[in-house]
Amino acid sequence: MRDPLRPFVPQYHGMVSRGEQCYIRLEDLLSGLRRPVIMDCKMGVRTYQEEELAKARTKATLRSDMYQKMVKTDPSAPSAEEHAQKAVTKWRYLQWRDTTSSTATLGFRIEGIMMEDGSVQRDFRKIQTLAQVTEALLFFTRSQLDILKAYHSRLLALSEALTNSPFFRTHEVIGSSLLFVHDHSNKASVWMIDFGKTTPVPDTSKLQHNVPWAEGSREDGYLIGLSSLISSLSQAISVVSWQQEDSGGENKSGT
Ligand code: I3P
Repeated sequence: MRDPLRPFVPQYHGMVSRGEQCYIRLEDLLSGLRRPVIMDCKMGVRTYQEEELAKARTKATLRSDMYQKMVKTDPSAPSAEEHAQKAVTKWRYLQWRDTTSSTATLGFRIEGIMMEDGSVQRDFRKIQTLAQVTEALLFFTRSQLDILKAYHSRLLALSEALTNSPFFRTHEVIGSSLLFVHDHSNKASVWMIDFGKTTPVPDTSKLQHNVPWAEGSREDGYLIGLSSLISSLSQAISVVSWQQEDSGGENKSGT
């Protein structure tokens, strides 16, 4: 792959067989990190493919597991019909997840954060605004300015690579994540992962990735999410910089 995105995706090391199964081998993105801190952000304004919507209209498979997940979070979310059948279509569930998180509005959502002690937080459903994302970023980085700045520069570099990438221009990227990883030594990086629902668009069309989705457009809104993340990191950097200036000022006045 000669695409400008190459430095942002894990390296591919070929196929391996284990029994009946075939697996792809990928670069270990945590290699060299001690007690890594990790955040997974699912990108885009929707996490379902258009074909999922078509399936829901024609030969819908009903999912009771997704109904259960929905009811657990909000018993009033399913319609009377869905309550009666105790099941929802996958599209309905994914769309509900998108519209009740920051996916539909900010173009991404935080899926989970793992801190250095191994504890995992997955409940970021209440995050709807950029200010709440900034709070989460301050928590995730423990307000370490160097780490916030490293993430910010990496995302700016990614933004440039995406602009120049023939792959990105010609692929609808759905359900893909940006994986943020850092450790106490201030090594910090961001990687593009999860391409299971990334598909080429026909030769005749090219995607913009920064416009809202309309059915049939195949637009994913990936760049809407990236720009939200960059803005939020800028905000977090400003907050920490002000705090440091303030405490520096206090120290000076106290001495
Ligand atoms: C899951 C999440 C996954 C999706 C999975 C959902 O919901 O949306 O991305 O897998 O579908 O159950 P949640 O995070 O709320 O638990 P795909 O991305 O592969 O569609 P699945 O149960 O059909 O695997």
